[in-house]
Amino acid sequence: GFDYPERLNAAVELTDAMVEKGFGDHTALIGNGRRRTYKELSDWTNRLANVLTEDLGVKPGNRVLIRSANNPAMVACWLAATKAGAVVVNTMPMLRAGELAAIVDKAEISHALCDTRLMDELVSCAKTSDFLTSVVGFDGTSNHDAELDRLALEKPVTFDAVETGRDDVALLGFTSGTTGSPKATMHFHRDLLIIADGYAREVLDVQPEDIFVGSPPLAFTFGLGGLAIFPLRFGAAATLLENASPPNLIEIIEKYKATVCFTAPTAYRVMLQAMEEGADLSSLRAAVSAGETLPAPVYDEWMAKTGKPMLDGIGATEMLHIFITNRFTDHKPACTGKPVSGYQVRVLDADGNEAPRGEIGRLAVKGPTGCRYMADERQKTYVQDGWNVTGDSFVMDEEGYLHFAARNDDMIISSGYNIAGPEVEAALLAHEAVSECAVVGAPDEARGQIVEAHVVLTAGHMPSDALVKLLQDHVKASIAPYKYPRSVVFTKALPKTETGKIQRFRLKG
Ligand code: 3SK
Repeated sequence: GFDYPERLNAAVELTDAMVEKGFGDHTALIGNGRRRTYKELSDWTNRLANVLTEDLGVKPGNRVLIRSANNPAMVACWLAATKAGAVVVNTMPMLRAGELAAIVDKAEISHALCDTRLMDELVSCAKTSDFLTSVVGFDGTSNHDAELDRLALEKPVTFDAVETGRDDVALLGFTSGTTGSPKATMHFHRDLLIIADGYAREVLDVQPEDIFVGSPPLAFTFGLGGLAIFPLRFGAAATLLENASPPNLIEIIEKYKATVCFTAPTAYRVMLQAMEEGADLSSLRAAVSAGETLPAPVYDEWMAKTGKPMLDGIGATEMLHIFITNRFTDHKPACTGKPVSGYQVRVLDADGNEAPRGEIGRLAVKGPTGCRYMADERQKTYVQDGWNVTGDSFVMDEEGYLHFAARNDDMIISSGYNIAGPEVEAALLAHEAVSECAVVGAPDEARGQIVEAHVVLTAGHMPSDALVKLLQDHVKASIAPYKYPRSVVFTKALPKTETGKIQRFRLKG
């Protein structure tokens, strides 16, 4: 188990406590053309926390929204608000006023800290909100040229952080919703440390020399853990660059000599497509893939081209971070691995009983970091006796390894056959003409549903009937022929959430 003192403020542990442990001169954050040490981060966040409590009137328990792209200032604001005992809601820069308003209302947000470049939508949301009374801008480019920065420069570099309890809520994670409206899950101060002291220590063995890079937004807990909490917990460096989109990640790894990369399989695929002969990924010791299931061809191509360990995992906003993972020394192909220490998982049959090994069922997880929905109704339906019943179907093999089958919504039933869409996607992705694809069930009078593939082609390939036939034959030759896509739709792009998850529900007729 994890043993933390009753009084615990996670942001203090990631900043001031790191200085006390002797990491003051180590680089904590890299971004906006400069490096900041742990001492500088501690000072910066203390100044900001003084502004929040003295000038903005933030009280412990107040909900504070942060709106920004990934940059050092966003991390500083998150840590400062957490030091002030606030409950933080990190949001994606792409959200529009209506989406922000839904979050502000659900979470009863009173204060917002916003990159000045993104103010308009938030200001228009604040105009009609009953809750949001204070919106203050910060300079996301770190030139300290905005109201929050100017106020902070006047403040001392010390702050008496609020002595929150380890079980006080520190963060509300909104699920990005591949299927519907976003829901809020609550995470305690201790949860923010458990994901580091559990997954990151056990699986990645993070060292102070590590340099983390990646593309998931900090507003997605995958990004918050992988790009901020994990490095900061161990005295390592967090690289927070606004241009860290997948095609640039190779150059970024080369430039900063990054050792750990966090991103989604779709991003690894883009990286592979952009990778030129002679790309130097020698610094990299782990490529973590999560957020979506990792298609075997992406894993195979990554290993063939880079030889660098790729660790597939599955997490959930509800559980804060990854709870099933492969390990450096314990790895099976096309498999998500085994539970992270402290988490229990079960595969459930249709009656909610444990399914026999080898059979498909719904994945349920129980662990120290969740699942706690803010809405009681949701909690009652999805969480049973502490078990969070996820939206994914898995198979547990005889040795206890977990194999992803499909999101429950992505199981296709055609003429009585159960077909897992992602299996067909993996087969298609192995064809050189396919850059990205999503496989869904399309309504069909005779068969109930048919397998329909939405395909983005790689450069140099054009849609044609001959190519449809070629792809169908390719699938028939790779997996059981009844799974082949009877319908193939060529498209320029697939609908995705801001975190890069494919929204298959948008493709269903
Ligand atoms: O796998 C995911 O989707 C996920 C969600 C939240 C946090 C972490 C992860 C990996």
